[in-house]
Amino acid sequence: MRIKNCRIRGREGLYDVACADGKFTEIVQHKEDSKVADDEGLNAEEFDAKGRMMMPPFVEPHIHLDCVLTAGIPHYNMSGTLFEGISTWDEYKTTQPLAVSEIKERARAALRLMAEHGVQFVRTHVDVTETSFKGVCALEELKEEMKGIIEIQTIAFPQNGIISLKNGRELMIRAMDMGMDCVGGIPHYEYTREYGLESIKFIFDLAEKYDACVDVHCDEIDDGQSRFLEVLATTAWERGWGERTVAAHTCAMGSYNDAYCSKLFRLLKDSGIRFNSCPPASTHLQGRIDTFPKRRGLTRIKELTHAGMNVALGQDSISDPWYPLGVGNLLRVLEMGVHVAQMTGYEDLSHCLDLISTNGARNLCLKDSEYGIETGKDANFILLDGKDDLEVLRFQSPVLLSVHNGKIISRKEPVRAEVSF
Ligand code: 17E
Ligand code: FE2
Repeated sequence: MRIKNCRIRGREGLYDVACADGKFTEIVQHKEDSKVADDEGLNAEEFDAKGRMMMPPFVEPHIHLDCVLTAGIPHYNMSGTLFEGISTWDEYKTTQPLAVSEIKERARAALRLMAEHGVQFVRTHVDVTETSFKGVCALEELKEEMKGIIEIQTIAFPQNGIISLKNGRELMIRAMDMGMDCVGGIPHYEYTREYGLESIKFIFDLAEKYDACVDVHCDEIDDGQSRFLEVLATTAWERGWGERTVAAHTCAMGSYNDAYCSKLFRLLKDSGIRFNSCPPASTHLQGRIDTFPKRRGLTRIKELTHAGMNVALGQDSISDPWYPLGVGNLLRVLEMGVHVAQMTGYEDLSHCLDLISTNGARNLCLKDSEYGIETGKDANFILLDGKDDLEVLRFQSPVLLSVHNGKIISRKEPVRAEVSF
């Protein structure tokens, strides 16, 4: 396969890019008369990018694939709070006939939406406090089936807590034994602060035992007193686990005072942990109990980023008890994210796609060979109907081509309106 006449994000000029056997084989300056090399044979495909931008694929660092497309069953979340989301999911788990095949079908439908929008790497939470473990089985099977098409990492996520459940620890161990990739947690939802602290120690003990990454829902609440992030970061720092640790949501940081944050940032930086934020989901779920002024309920995306820390944006939900919207499109998540975080200055906008691509790749600890447009690496890329970050965000440019390991997983024709004047 050869893509002619494309921009490559982050580089000057125009290029011709070739791939074969699932790898990038040639990346050269564009030549007007460049031809497909003879030895590529009859099946070689050639695309004229007409100056559009190629980049590594989008990365979804945080979604709950076991819950997708369940909104309204058995009823909608009427208050829009996180806690009604959790209780509605509890009702779903206990009233609906759960089947591995049905969970896989919903998750696959969500993956198709994501594929259309250029996502090739996904990290998903899976509720391990749903004790039939159908969700765990479904996502572990789907992870294997999707290999080479979309790469999935699974997180053992204790939706109802670890220490606050009589058998919470056993459920986590069982999930890790079944092959889950990362250890999750929810310290702000444990019954007490002490339970929250105990859960963090347990999470890292498990991560060390299974040599796994840590990815914890941390302080997903508008309570400025919810300070599990400092414990998570300190534990990661003590154990040398920073680069393998993600603090997800950290909404409470939007309510911390600046003096505390300036102390906290030193630790966060030293610990090397990474961050995730889900702007549409959190602006929807948080601030619900405020009247006015109403908090935004987001972590400090801009400040963390400007301090040199890694923040990736994710969807969290696609039509589930927590969030009724979502179509698998990270450009929408990014558009809301840059507004709510006020990253709408030129400098931030000019490399905003980092937040849904390279930063996500770092959170997922992807291998160097899997990510990046360079000769010899896996041929994973997308071609966008735009020329740079600002244009792509502004026009919400469609992904015209999504190629994984050299194979096309999604294609779309550019849409052009005919305006009468
Ligand atoms: N569960 C949770 O605790 N928080 C969320 N944002 C979602 C599920 C989607
Ligand atoms: Fe989440």
